[in-house]
Amino acid sequence: MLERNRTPKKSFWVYCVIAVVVVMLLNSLFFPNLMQPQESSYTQFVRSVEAGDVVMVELQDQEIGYAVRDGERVRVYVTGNPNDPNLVQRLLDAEVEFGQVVPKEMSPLLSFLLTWALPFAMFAGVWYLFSRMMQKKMGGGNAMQFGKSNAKVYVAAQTGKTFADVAGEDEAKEALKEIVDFLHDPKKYERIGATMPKGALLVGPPGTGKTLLAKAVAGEAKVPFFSISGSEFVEMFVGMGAAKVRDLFKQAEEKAPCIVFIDEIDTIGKKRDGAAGFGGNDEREQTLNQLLTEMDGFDGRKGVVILAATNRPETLDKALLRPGRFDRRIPVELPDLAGREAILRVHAKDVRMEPGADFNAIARATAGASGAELANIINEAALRAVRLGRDAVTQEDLEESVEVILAGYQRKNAVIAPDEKKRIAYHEIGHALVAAMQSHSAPVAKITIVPRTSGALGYTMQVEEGERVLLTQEELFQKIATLTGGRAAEELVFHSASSGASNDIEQATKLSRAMVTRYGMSGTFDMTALETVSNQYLGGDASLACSPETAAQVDREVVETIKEAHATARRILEGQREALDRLAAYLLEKETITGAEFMEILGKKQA
Ligand code: NHX
Ligand code: ZN
Repeated sequence: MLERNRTPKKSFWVYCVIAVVVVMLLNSLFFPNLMQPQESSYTQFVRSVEAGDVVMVELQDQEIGYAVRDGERVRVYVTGNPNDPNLVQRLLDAEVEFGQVVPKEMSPLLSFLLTWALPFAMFAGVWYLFSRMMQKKMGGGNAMQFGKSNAKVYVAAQTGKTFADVAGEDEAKEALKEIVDFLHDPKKYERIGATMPKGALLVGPPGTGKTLLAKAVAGEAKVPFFSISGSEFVEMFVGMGAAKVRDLFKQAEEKAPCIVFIDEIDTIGKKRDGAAGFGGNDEREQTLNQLLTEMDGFDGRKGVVILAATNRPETLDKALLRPGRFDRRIPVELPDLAGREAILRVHAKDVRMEPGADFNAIARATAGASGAELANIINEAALRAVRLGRDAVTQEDLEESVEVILAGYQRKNAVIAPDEKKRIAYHEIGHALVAAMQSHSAPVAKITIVPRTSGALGYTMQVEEGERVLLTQEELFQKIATLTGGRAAEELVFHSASSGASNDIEQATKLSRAMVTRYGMSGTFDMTALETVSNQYLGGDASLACSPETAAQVDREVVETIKEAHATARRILEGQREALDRLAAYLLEKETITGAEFMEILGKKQA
């Protein structure tokens, strides 16, 4: 406390000195001695009077002040008073006015006020406003305390979250339960001589509930929860971030046992590179160093547990991961099928649902969705229910909201030319037919040619029966064939291609490339890793690690697979030309058909 107050006092005097210097500079700038009369000789004075240039004169005991017209301007001079007895008469003859010429000495008080007190008052005012602004930005506290941390204190009663609020993520919860237990009863661990890990790192893609988990730990242990985002440490001035870290830990130690949660720790915890001061990373590195020092410094037995979250663990400085720091790494992965269903149920508790909603179906249709996205789906469904004037959410709302998340809202009044509409219908039925005619394709759930706000003109939804964690080479190939099916149908029916298949092409290429470079499914390269995936949670950028010759061969392999799949799709559709026409006509009429409808119409022909 004492220390925190001393620093601002010191800087206050520094600001005072700066203010004095600035006022002096301003004084000399704005009040130069313009009004001060210039000295002149008596002879010159007499000459000016004779020339008729003098407009006014002031006779004093020792001095004569006089004003001379000089073109547009009037100049003021003083000269000694030789007590010439003829002077007054001579001046009267020359019709010179008598009056005050030399400005009266300002009263010392007034001059002091004008040149010193006023600028100071202005300074103080500006400073006050400025510091008020800073204060607002920093969320309270003394204006001078720039270095004060603004970590928000959440008391257990306020977070109110428990593990029951976190659906799925059973493994992460299991790992965090030990920390909760420690915060409950630190003595138990002390007795046996065990030190709890000081920090645990929650690692996982965005939206998987890392913050929620940290809050739940605090809620379960009924301890205060300090939360700050890594980006809040990044300050304008070098040393400020470090000061914030120091302050945060001081507060935390006072409130121990407690949880300190640092979100997005990668913003301060990035690897330090050797060239310090070159890229201006000084501030970040100082902040990181301070964090490391604080973590080493405090006693783990005191009961401060630091949780941090990141979705780019590979960028973290190794020093952060050393024993005694964030030595525990808790993966928080995207939910699996059961997890998604559980998450949907948790969020559905907050909205009024029509009884009998099939959450499993929604969970199956949302493979790869995060907890945050699933929460969004529930909310979107509730909004739709309100929009349609209902007072409970139906299964249909849920299904439509999944599609809103995938492809945007429907554009019901978009006008699409009939021949284009026809092409779109054939394109989608092409996908669906190729999928249906292959043994290892996921069943078609829905086909629609209602355009969406994302720019999608139509799409075919396939939903897997259950949870899939692996894809065989056969399944991958059939996926690519299904993706080429849309274009294949266009070629077959219209004898031309269209630009609309760009999304299909992208996906097919990605799959084909992954087969060659990552899954070891090419004849030439066997089980060679040709790509390394970095950034595993954020899109998974893959970078090629091979010679240019190999890269060229990879490209040939990728193209080969796609060509083969495209030919397969063409063959399938040629054999189903009659079904293709029938289904396309039906889709054109209905605009949206379910997988069941699709199979029924497809089946009629075979019967
Ligand atoms: C354009 N849109 O961008 C026009 C408006 C070939 C019948 N100039 O392959 O809609 O070309 O099987 C999610 C999914 C944009 C979002 C796909 C956003 C595709 C989609 C580009 C159908 N279905 N293409 C398809 C399509 C287009 C696009 C998407 C998206 C078309 C095709 C869009
Ligand atoms: Zn397509």
